[in-house]
Amino acid sequence: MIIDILTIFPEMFSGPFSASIIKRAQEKGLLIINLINLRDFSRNKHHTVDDAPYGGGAGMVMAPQPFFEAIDWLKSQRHTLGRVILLCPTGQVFSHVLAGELAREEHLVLICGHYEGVDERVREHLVTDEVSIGDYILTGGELPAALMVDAVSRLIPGVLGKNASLQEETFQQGLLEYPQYTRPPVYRDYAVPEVLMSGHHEKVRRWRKKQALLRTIERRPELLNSVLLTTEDREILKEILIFLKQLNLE
Ligand code: 4H3
Repeated sequence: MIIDILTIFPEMFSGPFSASIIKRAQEKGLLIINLINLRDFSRNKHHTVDDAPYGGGAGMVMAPQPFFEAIDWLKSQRHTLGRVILLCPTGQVFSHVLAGELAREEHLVLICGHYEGVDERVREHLVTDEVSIGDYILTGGELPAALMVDAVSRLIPGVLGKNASLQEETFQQGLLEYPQYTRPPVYRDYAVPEVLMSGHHEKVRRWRKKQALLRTIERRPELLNSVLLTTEDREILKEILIFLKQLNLE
């Protein structure tokens, strides 16, 4: 996958993209991240890309010209232009489902806004998708873009090891993750649940599933509305319900 990122702060990405799995994905040739400095497309002598808003008001707006020319240049460089995504608080909220959908694309263009935002003509004529990483305002679209690259990249086939991707498929399908433990069996009097050391694979699997369901009910019950529950899930949910009914909650 090729990801082109339009930004006035390309240096903000050097940290997150030069370590760990994203670094390795690039080394393996599974991912090409191309940072494009919008200022290179400015046509004024101070290389500015913003201007005062029509109608007045505080702050500056990112002008259309550098975006349009950067996208024209990209069109000349790439066979076809992929989805052009603007990171903004008014976009569709990013999710694991959207990450999976984007991971199947060959080319993405991410646009990072700054100041008060970008000229509306950029949204109307260049942008195909507006995405938000959550209900809060940041100083720019760079951190959201880096976050999206991370979530999308790990879903590109070959980026994670085979084991990790298999785990992804079998579990966390819309449920919160079950608790994990490693050695030692007892640390500062805190013991690892007995079942995990029993070697009884079937019991371990069912325990994990129950924990995932319990955590989801407790912390994010709304997730249960959009998850596909198996017969076993329903059985376990019934067990949980019976247990809760037995508690005398006055
Ligand atoms: C995205 C961008 C939050 C998000 C962003 C998010 C600055 C967009 C400016 C930049 C505009 C303010 N904040 N939740 N900030 O994904 O250019 O709207």
